[in-house]
Amino acid sequence: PSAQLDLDAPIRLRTNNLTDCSEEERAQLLRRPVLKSDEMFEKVKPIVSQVRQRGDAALLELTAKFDKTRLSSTCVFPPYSKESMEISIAVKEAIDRAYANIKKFHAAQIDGSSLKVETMPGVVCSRFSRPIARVGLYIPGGTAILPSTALMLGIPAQVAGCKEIVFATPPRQDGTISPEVMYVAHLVGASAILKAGGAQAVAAMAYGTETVPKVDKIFGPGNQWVTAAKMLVQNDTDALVSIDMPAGPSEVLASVMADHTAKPAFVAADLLSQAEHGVDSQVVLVGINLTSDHLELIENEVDEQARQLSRVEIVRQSVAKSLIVLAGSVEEAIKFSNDYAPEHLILHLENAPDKVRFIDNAGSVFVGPFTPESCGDYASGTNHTLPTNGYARQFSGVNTLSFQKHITSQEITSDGLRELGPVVVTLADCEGLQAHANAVRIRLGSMKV
Ligand code: HSO
Ligand code: ZN
Repeated sequence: PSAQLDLDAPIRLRTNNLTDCSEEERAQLLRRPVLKSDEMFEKVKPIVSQVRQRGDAALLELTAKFDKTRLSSTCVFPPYSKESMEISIAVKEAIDRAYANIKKFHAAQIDGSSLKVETMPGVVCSRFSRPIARVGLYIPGGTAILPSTALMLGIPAQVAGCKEIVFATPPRQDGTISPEVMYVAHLVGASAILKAGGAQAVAAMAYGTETVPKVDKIFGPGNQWVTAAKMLVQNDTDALVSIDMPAGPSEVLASVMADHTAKPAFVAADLLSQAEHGVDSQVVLVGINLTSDHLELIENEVDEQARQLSRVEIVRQSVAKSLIVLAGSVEEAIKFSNDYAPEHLILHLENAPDKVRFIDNAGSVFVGPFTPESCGDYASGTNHTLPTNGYARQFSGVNTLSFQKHITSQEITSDGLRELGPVVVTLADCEGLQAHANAVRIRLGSMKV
């Protein structure tokens, strides 16, 4: 039998030592499992064009094919029925608490201020924000239901004031949507729920169909089909749609930094919480001056805890792709982490709060032994839609500003134009753009009379 199927084989991460590895080996450690995006584009293109050309009919056919359910309509619209949102009191209370925390943190991020600056006398520049009118929020289905992703995307859209909030999520085989997601749709005021997943859902929201509202921006994580479709429609000027992040979180990455203070059971549990997401998930443990005994305790915990998980088969595969990296100092570990730019960074370190100022690249940071990543995944208040694949170098996670845009404005008095005008005339002449210069000259001329 292959190693992956050998149930007795220990569930272990590969160990590498940073201190004695070459530049090349280090670069290899920083590399993510490769995404075959060209291949995916070829697979996704026909799906996107079918939905674009044949609208609802294509959407329903594709949903029958991929989600194994024949629907009579593509969307559910409010008011959502009580039965469709029936959940246990415990789950309702948990969702309500998460909703309140996430809303509190995201409402505080609203940029409602209008910036006003007089750049020179009589020349006033300002900037103000407006919500993006129509947004499409993709909530993955597949191996787990994700009402938490519905919260993470729906709440910032709601607090930003987006007028149309369209959810898209693959239906279950009986054609319904999970009641937890329905309840979140109700909480955030979703204006439609598209019962479709994959590239077909992205295409429907990008172009609109007879029944699916067209949106201006598409958000959310998804598998490689969803990611490729988002990238494809973003590049089509006919769709006139943008997306939240370039590569889209198609895999989940976490880096746990641990030193001698770290409890093996905590570290192992954190690593496994990411590893259970999917076979493509990657976790990295950056150990700082760990003794071999301490490391062994962590490895044994990973193995023992993993075996208790219902998703152990997924974990076996993702752990096989994961790494332990041994560093000789906090500085070396932080440098590695910054180069890696993890989606999540968990700090199991002595004086963890003091180390945050050295973190340059990460989607979200979890500080100290009592801050498991799960809390940020569900309910502390921060967003869990974060840049993966190293994109934390240049991208922020989804936040309230992702649902707003800024408009700038300027107002110039006649005195202001007297001062600024000659500058503009000179620059316009320099660029050979006579009409630009004239727009100023004609006014300056009128003032002399
Ligand atoms: N860790 C995932 C989010 C998630 N976890 C959803 C549980 N449910 C990506 O940040
Ligand atoms: Zn998670």
